[in-house]
Amino acid sequence: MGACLSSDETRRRSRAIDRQIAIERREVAKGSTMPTLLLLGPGDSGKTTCLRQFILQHSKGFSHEDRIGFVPAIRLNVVRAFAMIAEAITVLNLVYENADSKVRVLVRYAASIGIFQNLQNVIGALSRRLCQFYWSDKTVQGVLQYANEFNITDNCTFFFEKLEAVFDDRYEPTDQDILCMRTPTEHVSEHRFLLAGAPLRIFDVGGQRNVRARWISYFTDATLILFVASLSAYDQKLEEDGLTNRMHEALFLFETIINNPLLADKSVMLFLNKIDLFREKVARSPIARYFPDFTGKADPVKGNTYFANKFRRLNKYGEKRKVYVQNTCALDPKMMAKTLYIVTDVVRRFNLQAIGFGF
Ligand SMILES: Nc1nc2c(ncn2[C@@H]2O[C@H](COP(=O)(O)OP(=O)(O)O)[C@@H](O)[C@H]2O)c(=O)[nH]1
Ligand SMILES: [Mg+2]
Repeated sequence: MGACLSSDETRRRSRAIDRQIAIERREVAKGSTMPTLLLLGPGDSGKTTCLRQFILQHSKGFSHEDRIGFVPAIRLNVVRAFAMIAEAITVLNLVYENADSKVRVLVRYAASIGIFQNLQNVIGALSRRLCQFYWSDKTVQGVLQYANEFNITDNCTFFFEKLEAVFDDRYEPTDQDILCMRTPTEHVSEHRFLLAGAPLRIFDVGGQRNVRARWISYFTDATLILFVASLSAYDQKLEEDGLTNRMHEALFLFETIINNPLLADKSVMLFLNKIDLFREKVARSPIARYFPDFTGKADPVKGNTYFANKFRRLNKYGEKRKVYVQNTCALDPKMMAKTLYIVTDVVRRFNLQAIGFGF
């Protein structure tokens, strides 16, 4: 009986995905003459952050309403990171420096009731004062060295350092806050830009395993694939299964994309993102522990080259298939301005070609 129900459920979900893909295909077809950039890569690699940089640099940026709309998600980032820290402290059997169990209980409560189901309650329960008290605990701060093992969000310290502002009633997130927050992309989002008068649209399709089925429906109309992989993922495990090494997953995904015949005539850019976190962690988290054939010890430049070559070697088309590889820190506006210029150049060439000037 149970098996029957679950297969019904599987069929129902599969039909729902098919319907969604059909709708999305029609939407894609509507604007098929416009150059289209498709953001691909595993979850948490920085795709949406790159898109947000694009919005900041190539459109009007974020309105007051947009910013206020981000507030619950930013507070959820804080609560979620504290819940993960509480979990790590329990698993590692560490002792809190502050003996105030009330705070610990509240944070455990946040973890146990399921932070996604009852967001308002949790945020109400974890007032600014309690968060600040929790963050001041040396054990809490110390546990961040194990962030990779417990999937503790990358930029949580940035928000922990400004709890006063984040929990203020008049809080309006800054550009940097919006770049540092994490909101997993569950639905496809389409964004249109005008670059020197020429249109460009970007699709952010999400990277988690459960949303990748829809990627293929966007392949035909893509002009440029921007694959984003996190360099700092070499010592992390996937959120989806808690087992697979994230860098292995990124390499596997890139291989399927770069060698896909449907994408053979598309331009591909590879952003090796989170270079800032990578440089900072290589000394304390040896690459060879996760990739035993790496011999460069704690040298971030050698590590960077090692991973860039690993990605490059996956391209079975060789010289026929040019891939632009770029180190990026998606939080850094200056670095991204230079990098995004390459994107705009590809778009410019596409537009020239469309009006009869080949290249
Ligand atoms: N330190 C740092 N954090 C980054 C960088 N790029 C993205 N992030 C953070 O990584 C998290 C996930 O980014 P997001 O763009 O949502 O990933 P996506 O799932 O690929 O769309 C967010 O908290 C971002 O602020 C980077 O280059 N450096
Ligand atoms: Mg995203």
